[in-house]
Amino acid sequence: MSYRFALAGNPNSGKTTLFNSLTGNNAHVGNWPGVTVERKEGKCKKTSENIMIVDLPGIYSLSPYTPEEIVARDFLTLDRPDAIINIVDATNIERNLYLTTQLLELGIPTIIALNMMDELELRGDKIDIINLEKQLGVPVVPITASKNQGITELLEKALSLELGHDLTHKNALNNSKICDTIQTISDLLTANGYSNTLYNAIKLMEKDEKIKDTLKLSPSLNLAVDKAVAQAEHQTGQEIEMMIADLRYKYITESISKFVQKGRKEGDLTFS
Ligand code: GDP
Ligand code: K
Ligand code: MG
Repeated sequence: MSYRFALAGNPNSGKTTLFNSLTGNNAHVGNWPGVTVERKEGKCKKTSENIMIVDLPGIYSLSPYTPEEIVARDFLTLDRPDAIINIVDATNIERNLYLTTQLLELGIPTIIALNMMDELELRGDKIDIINLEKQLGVPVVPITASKNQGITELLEKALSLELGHDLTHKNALNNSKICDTIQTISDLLTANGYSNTLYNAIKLMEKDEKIKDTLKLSPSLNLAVDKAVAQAEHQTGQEIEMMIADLRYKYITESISKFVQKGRKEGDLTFS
């Protein structure tokens, strides 16, 4: 069997460093068709399995605002890799996990490579990885990509994911005030033969510019979706795209930040 693993993460989270470590820097570099965003893929040298690693452009979200985001999102949703390695900068974990909340909605087997652990330790910060993993519902492997630390374990755990299967992960919008609407739209999509319905339902609720073109909804389905969205906006009195962004941040600050323990910063040192 051969599999494709996509490396997804914020800019400067260490994607290229990890990519080089996994592939031995034998990458094929080109451009994505039609755009000037760099496309890199290479065979993983660290396993006898046949794994292609695709280094996606660095992104902060799956909303199509920049060419990078469009490329990354099209690759993830249309090409659907067999697994996602989501590289997260441990020293900036809250901000990085904003993207993670969106990646987990794609239903693709996902593992988190918690990078820059050396830097985290230097700062005296700590992350409770066991509980973080429980909360997110996907494996979290601490690594220091620049020193090749944790790479073997990361790869081992990635290979033991249910590669190539569609999964339902825990997600940040579960149990929120819009989860009923998400369910309604997901069910409508499922009944009409669509897959990947959680992600598509959320994008429709966000009134994403490209999603309707991609999905080509029938007029009646389109109407039903718009009605469900309008109803949710009416009930909550809020614009849904903003509400969804707020819910993601709230999920991170309420359910995840407690697993991050900041060490004493230099400025806090007191001498007696
Ligand atoms: P990308 O933008 O996601 O591709 O990130 P890069 O791989 O270019 O890395 C960004 C910066 O972080 C570079 O200066 C790397 O050398 C550095 N870096 C990557 N991984 C680590 C790590 O584990 N620890 C430390 N301290 N620096 C790292
Ligand atoms: K960079
Ligand atoms: Mg890079």
